[in-house]
Order: sequence, then structure tokens, then C-alpha cells
Amino acid sequence: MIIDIRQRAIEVLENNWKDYFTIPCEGLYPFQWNWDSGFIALGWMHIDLERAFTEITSLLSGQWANGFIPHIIFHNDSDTYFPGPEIQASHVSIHAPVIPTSGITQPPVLGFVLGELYAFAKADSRTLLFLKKVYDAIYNYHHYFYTHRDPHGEGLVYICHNWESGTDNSPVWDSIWDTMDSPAYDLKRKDNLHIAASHRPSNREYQHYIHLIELFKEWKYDDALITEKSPFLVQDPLFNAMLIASNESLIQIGEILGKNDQVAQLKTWNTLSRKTYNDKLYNKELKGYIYYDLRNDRPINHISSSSFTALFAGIPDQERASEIVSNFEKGSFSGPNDEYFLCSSFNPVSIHFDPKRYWRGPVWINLNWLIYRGLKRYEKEKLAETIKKDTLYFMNTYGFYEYFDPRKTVDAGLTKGYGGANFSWSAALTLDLILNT
Ligand code: 9WN
Repeated sequence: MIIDIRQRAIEVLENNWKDYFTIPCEGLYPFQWNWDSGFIALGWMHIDLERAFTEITSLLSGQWANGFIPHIIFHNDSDTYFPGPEIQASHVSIHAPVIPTSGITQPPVLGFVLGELYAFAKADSRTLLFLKKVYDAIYNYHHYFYTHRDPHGEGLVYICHNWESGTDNSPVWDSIWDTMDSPAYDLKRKDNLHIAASHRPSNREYQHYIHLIELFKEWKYDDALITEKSPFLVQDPLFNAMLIASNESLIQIGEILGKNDQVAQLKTWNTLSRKTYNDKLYNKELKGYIYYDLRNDRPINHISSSSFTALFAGIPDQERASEIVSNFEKGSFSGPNDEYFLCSSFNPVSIHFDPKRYWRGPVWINLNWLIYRGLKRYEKEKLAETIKKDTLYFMNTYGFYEYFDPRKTVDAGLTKGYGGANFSWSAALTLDLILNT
């Protein structure tokens, strides 16, 4: 069984490999995506180390002069995705490279991906050479965040678009859409040609997504103007947990490479980030980390799977970690009688929970992988094994889909997962779950 799933995962990655980068999946997502590539590199690491390195250097070819790394790099042409390079128009920024990219980013996973590569392949002489080659670029990405996206110097950076969160259609964003009066654009969406509309965002939501891009283009993707005016400005628990975990890996690798000044700076940033994350984002009643709407100066009191990624970055102390995982033991995310597979992307007891719609309830494998590793970090072995078991159950039963229905009560009647099929990070992280012991 295990050999079989491993071979199928390798096939998915091979089919999605486009000479020097990997697409998330055919048709629906035909370009190179930022955090996808980080997770995908962790799959390639088990098959072909050079490809893992190439995946990351290809992504870095889209880095902007100010350190920013975009969420999509348009290496290739394709007419199966909206919005493509002409809508995203990175060329309006003075910082953008020649290659077309988007002008927004995604959760900064690259730093900890370097840490994973080092842990897995430090004995291979190519690994240190690769780390030397890319270290400064990824450090500059973090430098960009702390110098452009932390207006109050708190150690928490903001995201300015739901697509930057990676959890794009989460109910968390609903309260922000309520503050916006976006034009009723007639959009030529392509996602609904590939996937049932009932599993994807609404047209109104897409109008908000595009309106933000239109504003940023008007401001030439200038960070000062975005900070001053963007209606969407949020401190997100997943995004900041990825930054903190990545800082941690950059500190470790920087010490090996003798990058003393960068290591000192990263330590200063990370101490403040950890403190503010704990002080500002923890909600004791909900037993989890929440979001903060910086534009409207108010907390967004929702718990999602993003809330639990703080475990991955070692942010809570042991006592708080135990409080957090009570959500998985006869709690809201497991259901009082274990009615749900772990881990729903949104709180199943919430009225906004939708088990089929993208990021409003279904299980995503990259979040499961992060939570699994977080639980291991806090020695919650039993729960870690449950989440691994649930993840591999989906993969074995349905294949490498993009997301899955968390309800055990409907599972027996299902034949498929949801979203894109043959999805790269589902395959890559399955390989890592099986092979990285
Ligand atoms: C927008 C590629 C990406 C993932 C995101 C996921 C989805 C894109 C979209 O696909 O977002 O970036 O068009 O829906 O939400 O996490 O990186 O797989």
C-alpha cells in the first residue's frame, strides 16, 4: 500500500514538473506559486535533490529588487487561469524584475524549507553550496517584511490581500468585504470552468479580490501607499507563524554559514515577533490564535486551521499548547464524538462553516502537515498520529486532491476529493509524511 501511494505521488510531481519549476496542478493553477513551491520542494527532496534546489531558485528568479517575493511567477504562457499577468501587471512597480509576476505575496515558508532541506540532506556536499547561494535572497525577503509591513514596529507583519493569506476564501475575510464597496466588474473567471462553482468563491468575492489588485496597481505597488490606504490590512496567524518559523531556520543556517550580522538581526526580530504574537493574537475563550484587522483596529475573533500553525513555530508555551489542542479532543474541530476528520480549515461549530467550499471548511494537506509537525514539536504524539492517519486516509481513498470533506458522516457516500486533482503539494507532503520519520 505504502509503495503504491509513493509511486503515485512521484507520478503527480513528475507530470506537474515543467523543466525548471512545478505547477500546483494542470488547468486550474498553471504557473509557479510561492508557498506551493516551498512545499513541493519538500517532496522533490525525497526524489531528486537537484529538483528541490531548482524549484527554489526558479521561484527566486521572480524576486523584486526590494526583497519582495511574489505569489505567482509567470515563467510560461497559459490561458487557463484568471487573473493572468496582464491583470497583475507587476511592471508598474519600480522594483519588479523583467519576468512578469504578481504584486502580492504568500506565507513565507521558504526559510523553514531551507531548514528542512538542511536537516534532510546536510551530508550531501551540494546542500551547503545551495544554502550559500540562496541565503541572502531569503533573508532580504524577511528584511522586506519587517521594514515595509510592520508600521507600528510590533514584530507582526500585515497581509494586504486575501490571496496573501494562502487561505483565500476563509470566512475570516467576510468582515473586511463588508467594509468595501468594490465595483461590480464583469470578470471572466476561469476557475469555475474547472471546478464546481459551489466549491469556489462567489462572483462578489472575486470582485473584491480584483478591486484590491486594481488599487495596488493605481499605487504602483508602493508599500507606503498600501499601508496608508489599503482597505485590507490584516495580521494573520498563519502568515506570521511561517515568518517566525522561517526566522528560526535562517538563524540556524546563518550560524552555520557565518552570517553574524543577519543572525543578530533575525534574533531581534524573532524575539519581538514571538512576544507580540502571544500577547496580541491569543484569545483565551476560543483557545486559539485569532486575526487582527489593522485597518479597522479590531481583532477578528475566529479560529481556523491557521490558528494552530503557531505550534509549528513553537510560539505558545507548553501550558497554552495544551489548551489549544483541546480543540482536537472532543472539542470544536474534532466534534464531541469525533465526527470530523482533522483538520477542518474553519471552525465546524461556526455558522460560517461550509464543508465543501474552498477554505471555508474542507481539510487541506499543507495545513495538516504544519499542524502534524507542530503537535510533534510539543510531544502530542497521539494527536499527531491521528492527523497523519486522517491525511493518509484521504490520499489513499481519493487520491491527491486539493481539499477534502471533513465530515465522517458523509464520507462513505463520497467518491472524490474537492478542487484540483493531481495537486502537487498534496503529493509532495504525502511523500514527506511517509518518508521523513
Ligand atoms: C490564488 C495555488 C494556490 C494556493 C492557494 C489556494 C489557491 C489561488 C486561486 O491556489 O489560490 O493564489 O486562484 O484560487 O488558495 O493557497 O497557493 O495552489
